[in-house]
Parts: sequence; structure tokens; C-alpha cells
Amino acid sequence: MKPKKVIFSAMQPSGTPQLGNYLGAIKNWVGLQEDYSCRFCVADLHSVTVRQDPESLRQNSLSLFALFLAAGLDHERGIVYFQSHVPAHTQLTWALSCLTYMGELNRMTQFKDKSQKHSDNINAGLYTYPVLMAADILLFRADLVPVGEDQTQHVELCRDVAERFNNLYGDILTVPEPFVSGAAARVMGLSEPSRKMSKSENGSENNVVFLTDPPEIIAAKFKRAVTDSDNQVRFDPENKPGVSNLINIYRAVTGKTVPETEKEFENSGYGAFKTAVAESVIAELSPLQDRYSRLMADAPFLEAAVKRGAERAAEEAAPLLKKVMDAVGFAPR
Ligand code: AQP
Repeated sequence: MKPKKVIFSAMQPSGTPQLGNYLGAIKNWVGLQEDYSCRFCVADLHSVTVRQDPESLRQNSLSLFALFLAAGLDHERGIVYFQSHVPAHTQLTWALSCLTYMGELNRMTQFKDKSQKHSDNINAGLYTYPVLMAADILLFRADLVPVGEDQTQHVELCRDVAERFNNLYGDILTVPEPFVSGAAARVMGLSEPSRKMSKSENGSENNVVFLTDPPEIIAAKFKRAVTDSDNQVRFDPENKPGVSNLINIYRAVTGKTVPETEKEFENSGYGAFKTAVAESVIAELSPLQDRYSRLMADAPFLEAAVKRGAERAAEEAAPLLKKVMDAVGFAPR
């Protein structure tokens, strides 16, 4: 039997995860576990490229780990771990940094965006973020990297650096493919449908649906979602961004297509449509929230799972890092 292809993906503990993180990433990851060998990480090293309060970072990190498990990421079949627990990530980053050109990093749109947003803290880590991301992926010999559309440029850079490394030192690194999948490649804000929903930039009060929001809050946020005045449930992101975003969310949750959704609500007003979208989201998130609460109350279980994830990830990463160190010419220990 052919070995399963490897998938690597990660999420930053930069706030409370929101519906876009779930529909654009975590929900897809859960579905991939049957066919792929999966490694998922809490990307805490990445998150400090933007200033974090230490205690909140610790809380958010543990909470994201618990949410991963609550959503159905299987830490027995695959590996679920914290990036900072596996030093090989940063070691490989150094080797790759010396093969990455500033011209390449200068082109990264996420760096440009984030430097605008955090103009008081344009640090070197923010600039070299894509090299750390390349190291994450390459360390586990990932074949595929499920990412949102906004991250495909980083995966392209990872491929270029891996190919450069292999040309210089032999065929050591697996060159990965980006894997943009799922119904909701991009969930937009409910009050600001022109901007993507984000965990660290909440915008106005009802803009972001957090995965830990209680049902009544979720219902209220959808009720206040921005729509338009023509009262037709029709997918047209350019002219009807708010309604199109709600359709996108509904189809990602229910698995229905756009035409099916338009048909289902052709005779409904926006009120009934919004209620249906909210109910579908609540039904999807409720079991996850129950499991999450139980996990957060079980510190011994969580601690053991964190420790085991770190050990397994470090063990799996070690041989590739050794190959890289040897290839570059560092003397053996
Ligand atoms: N709105 C979104 N729609 C679809 N997918 C999304 N993702 C994030 N927002 C949406 C996907 O979630 C994964 C993890 O992202 P991340 O935590 O590494 O950083 P991010 O993309 O920057 O996510 P946020 O929530 O916007 O975080 P902050 O506020 O810290 O910048 C990725 O696969 C991403 O595509």
C-alpha cells in the first residue's frame, strides 16, 4: 500500500478563533484526516511577529489546541502540537533564511499589509515570517499545504526555496503544493463584508463570529449582518457583498451549493434567511463548544496531549533537520 501523503497546516493563537478560521481551515482539515497523514500546529512562534500580551498568548495557545481537538483533529492518528515546543522549526528557519533573498521577501503582500497595520512594530520577524512558514512545511516533508487564498504566495516562496536548496545540496526537501479547498475560501466580516473576518481585528461589535460565542450572541450577530436593499438572496459578491458572504457561510456549513441556497430562499426575505444561516452555524458549533468546555476543564488530559504532541513532532522532525545540517556542511556533533 502506498504511504499516505502528508499534510501540514497551522494557525496562530493571535486571538479567539473565528468562523473564517473554522470554515476556511479547521473544518477542511478534519475532513482530510481520512486520506492524509496530518500534522497540525499551534503557530505560536508566528503570532509574536505582532506584539502579544504574554498571559493572553499562553491562554489563547492552550485554548486553540483544545479547539483543534474539540473540532475533531485527531491527535492519535496525526500530530497536533505547539510550534515553540519543537526547536527544529527555528533551526531549519536559519538554514533556509540564508537561501531566501530579500527581493523575494519584499514582494510578500502579507508583509506589506501587516507593516501598514502595525507601523509602530515593523520587526525582522514579521519580514522573515514566510521563511519560518517554509521551515514548518518542509520539516514534515509535507506534500500538500491547505491554506487560504491569502497564504498561497507564501507556499510559492516555500517551493522556490526548497527547489533552490535541492539544486544546491541534492534532493532532500519535498517541494509542497498549496491546497486551497473548501466552500469558504474567504469568510468576510458580517458588518464589513469588504474585509475578511479576522481574529485579531474585530472591527465593530458584530463583525466577527467567535467560535466560543454562545448561541444567542451568534444569532444576534447574524441578525445585524449588513445586507442591501433589494431583498433577494442572490450570490453576487461585487454588488451584494453582505448577502453573498452569508450564502458562502451557509453553503460551507450545510454543504449545499450556491444555486441550491438561492433556490431555497427565493421566496424568503432577508430576516428568514439570516435566521437560517445563524441556526446552521449554531448547530455546527454547539457540539464543538460542548467538547471544548469539557476539554478545557480537564487539565491533566490537555497537558498530556500537549506533551505527547511535542514529543512526536520533535521525533519526526529530527531526521530531516539532521539531513539538512549535514548537507549544508555543519560538523556532526
Ligand atoms: N476570514 C477567513 N476566511 C477563510 N479562512 C480564513 N482564515 C483566516 N481567516 C479566514 C484561515 O485560517 C487559517 C489560520 O490563519 P492564521 O491564524 O495563521 O492567520 P490569519 O489568516 O491571519 O487569520 P486571522 O484570523 O485573520 O488572524 P490574525 O487576525 O491574527 O491575522 C489560515 O488557513 C487562513 O487562511
